[in-house]
Amino acid sequence: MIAVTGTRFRRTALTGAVLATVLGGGAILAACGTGGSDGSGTSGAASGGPARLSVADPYIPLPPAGGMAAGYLTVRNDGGQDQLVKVTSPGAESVTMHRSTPSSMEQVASLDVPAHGALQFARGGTHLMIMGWQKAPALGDELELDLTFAKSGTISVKVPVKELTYRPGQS
Ligand SMILES: [Cu+2]
Repeated sequence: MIAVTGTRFRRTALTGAVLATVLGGGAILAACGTGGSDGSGTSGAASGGPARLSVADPYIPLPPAGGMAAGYLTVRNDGGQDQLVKVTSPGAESVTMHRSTPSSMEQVASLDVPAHGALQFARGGTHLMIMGWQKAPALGDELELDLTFAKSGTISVKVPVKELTYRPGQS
């Protein structure tokens, strides 16, 4: 697992911002632990009302030799606070939520989706790890990911497999 991070996830200025946001939310306490049920930092008065979630820019960089892959997307929220608590796929055995640290990465049990904000997965920051593909992924394939949220239920997205160097905004 750790070997993958060094080559695949490049650290960017954005990473720092994303990590700071995640850490500031207070929802994630330790690797593989159970996050607090309500992020204290990001909810507060703004959390009234239901979350209104949508998923943007999902992609999976083509993994070398069909092995473990990363997945990225953005969960936008036009409503109250929510939490991503589980990700599964009918096409892969295991999907886990990870965040990168300066030297490694660690699995997290949940991720905060701030009220009127976004949960952003990005290279070098928070990411999904996808293992046990039923069929080796190829460019142009789509993998269904089912994102389960604490309050909003499950949202299914079709995530395209892109070139290893792909960035959102490129075609
Ligand atoms: Cu990872």
